[in-house]
Amino acid sequence: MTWLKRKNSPKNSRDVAKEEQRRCSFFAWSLLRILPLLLLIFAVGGCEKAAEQDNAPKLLLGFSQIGSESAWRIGNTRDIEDQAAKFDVSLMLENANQKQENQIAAIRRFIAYKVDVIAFSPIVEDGWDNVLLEAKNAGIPVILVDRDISTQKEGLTSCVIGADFYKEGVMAGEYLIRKADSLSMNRVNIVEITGTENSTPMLQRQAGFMDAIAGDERMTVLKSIDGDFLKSRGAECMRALLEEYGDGIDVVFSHNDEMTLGALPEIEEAGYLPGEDMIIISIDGGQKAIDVLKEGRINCVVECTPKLGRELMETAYRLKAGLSVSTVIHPEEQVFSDEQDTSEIPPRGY
Ligand code: GZL
Repeated sequence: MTWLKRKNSPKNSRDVAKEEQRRCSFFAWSLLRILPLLLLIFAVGGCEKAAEQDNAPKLLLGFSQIGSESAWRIGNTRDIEDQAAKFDVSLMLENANQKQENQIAAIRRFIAYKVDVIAFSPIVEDGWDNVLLEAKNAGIPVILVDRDISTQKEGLTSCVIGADFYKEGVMAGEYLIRKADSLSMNRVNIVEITGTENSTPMLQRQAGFMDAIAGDERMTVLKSIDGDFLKSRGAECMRALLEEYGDGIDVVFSHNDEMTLGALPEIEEAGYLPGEDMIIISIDGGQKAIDVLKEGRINCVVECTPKLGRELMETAYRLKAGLSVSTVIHPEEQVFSDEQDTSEIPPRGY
C-alpha cells in the first residue's frame, strides 16, 4: 500500500518533535555563529562610548581674566593655564582687556555654554550682582580669583582665592617704620601711587598700610594718586608728584611693581637716587622688581603671588563634586627688602 504524502498531511507527533528539534538546533547554531559578531558590535559600541566619555572634559571651567596689564597678571594667567592642563581641566579663558563689561559678557557666555564652574578676577568690587544671580539661577558655582566683590546679596559666589591684600599693606607699613627707625628719621613724608580705584588690592593695601603707620607721628601721607596698576600711569603719577612736592618726598609707596618701574626713571630724571634719596616700597614681587631691589633702587617688595592655579583647580573639582570649600583661601606671602641678603632671592617665575 502506497502512503500518499500530502503536503499538508498532518504529521505524527514524532515527526513534529523531530522538526522542532531541527529548528531549535539550527537556531542555536546560527546564534553561535553570529554571537561573536554581536559581541564585537557591542564591544566596539561600548568602547566608542567609553572613548567618548574618556574624551569628554572631566571639568569645563570658564575663566574671565582682567587683562594683561602687568607681569603679575601675565604670570597669573600662565599659571592658571598650566594648572588646568595638569588637572585635566578644559579651560575657556577670556581676556577682558581691563573692561568690566567684557567680564560680564564673558560670564554670560559661560552660562550659555553650561560650564561646570565659572571663575573670574573682578576688576572692581561693584556691579556684579545681576550677572552672578544669573549664574546662581543656572546652578553654576562661581569662584573669585585674586580679587573680591562687594555685594549685599548672599550666596552669589562660593569662595575667593587670593592674597590677603590688607596684610600686604600692613607689611609695607611695618617695613617703613623699621626703615625710618634705622635711618633715625624724625619726619617721613609719603606719596602713594594706588592701584585701580575700587579694586580689592587697592582698597585693602591702602587700608593695611595706613593702619600700620597710623600710630607713628613721624608719618605724613602728602598725596594718594591712582596709577591703575599700569606702568605708564605710574610714570605720569610720579612726574606730577615730583612737580608738586619734589624735595619734600621721603617715601614712594606704590601698589604694584609695574607702577614702581614706571616711576623710577622719573625720579632719576628729576635728579634723585631712588632707594637712597627716597625710600621705594612696592608690591607684587615679580622678577623685574626683585632685580631692581638687588640693585638698591627699590628698598622693599612685598610678595603677592600670582600662582593661584592649583587652588583654583582643586576648588573647582570640589564644587563640581558637590563638596564643601573654604570661603576664603589665602596663599602664604613674604617681604623682600634691603634688610636681607637679596642675592639669595631665588628666580620668581613671573
Ligand atoms: C593683585 C592683583 C594686582 C597686582 C597688579 O592680586 O590683583 O593686579 O598687584 C595687577 O600687578 O594688575
